[in-house]
Amino acid sequence: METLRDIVLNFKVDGEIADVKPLGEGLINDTFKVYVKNDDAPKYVLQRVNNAIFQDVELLQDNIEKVTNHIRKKLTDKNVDDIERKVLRFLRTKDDKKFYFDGEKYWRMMVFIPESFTYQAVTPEYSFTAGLAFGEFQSMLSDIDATLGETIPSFHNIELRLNQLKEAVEKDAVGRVKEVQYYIDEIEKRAEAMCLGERLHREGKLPKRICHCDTKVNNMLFDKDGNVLCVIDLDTVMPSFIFSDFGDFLRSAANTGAEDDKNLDNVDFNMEIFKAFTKGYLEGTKSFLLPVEKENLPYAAKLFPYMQTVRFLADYINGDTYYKIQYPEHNLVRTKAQWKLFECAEKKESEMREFIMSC
Ligand code: GN1
Ligand code: MG
Repeated sequence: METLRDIVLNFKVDGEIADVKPLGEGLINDTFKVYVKNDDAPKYVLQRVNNAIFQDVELLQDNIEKVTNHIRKKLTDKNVDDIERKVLRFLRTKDDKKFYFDGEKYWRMMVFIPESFTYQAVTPEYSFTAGLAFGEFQSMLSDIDATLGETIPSFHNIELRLNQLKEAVEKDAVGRVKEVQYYIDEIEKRAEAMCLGERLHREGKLPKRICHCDTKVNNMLFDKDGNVLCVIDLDTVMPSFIFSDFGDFLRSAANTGAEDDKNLDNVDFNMEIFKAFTKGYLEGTKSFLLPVEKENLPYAAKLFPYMQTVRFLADYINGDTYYKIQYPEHNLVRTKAQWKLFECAEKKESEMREFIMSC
């Protein structure tokens, strides 16, 4: 079997490889820091791609290359300094491929961005910065002429997610439907309203744009002064409604509790975080955002806790086949916490609407 070091040597690396060590705690891919001789800081990042989830690695790496090339060109044209810390640079293999397949697993490499930091939670100040950064990310990609594929087909399509829940309920594989009937009914009551985005798209009123689709605060790198360097974790970059990036950020950042909080009193939707993020996001997207997109941002803020409830609940009913769980009820606890967040967002919808219209 090849060692991690052997795997690294399949890529076009500079310098003599000194060490390869685990990096971070990602739930999807396995990530490593790669050190070269005579350098204390890591020089590269090696990742094993989870191809159970990302089944078309060719398409995945192709998307990422198109996106990073486009952003690098934009930054170069604007004469931005320090470009190598503001966009990821992937390495090709020695036979000029975008990833290395060892016969079983898929690997890719990128350059490590020096002196960069990640955060797990946001203050209103960072929330504004995050809104601006994700808005500018979408903005830079708004004129990409390359076609990108869906790395997870219909990833944020709520109609598909509701169908998956329905199938799970029909199968009732592990006999859990009875205990969760309340949530199934509550979800059903809102189903039609929550499918608004897909309807607007079919009517030709709502475009798909290139979105990040995993806009968590820990998917941004900051410098030591708190400025955003760049957006990372580009696996889910694909065409979607802009609602994905707006709504999914708030789903994690505006929640005053944890995604899997057992104490539902901890869970609320924080309007300070919402306002700061929205200000930044509207600033970053002003060059392209359509009225239909802006008007429906409160819908986006509800859609993501709703969709996540549907996904956690379906997984619970299916007997926990998708999300890693730490204890048997974990997906049920997650379902309840996301539903509470949804209800809080629902109550604050008119306040959100007023704020957006005042911006
Ligand atoms: C998964 O593992 P993580 O946090 O990157 C999921 C997201 C969910 C999230 C819920 C590819 O993301 O869509 O919102 O869990 N990613 C995928 O915690 O399914
Ligand atoms: Mg991720």
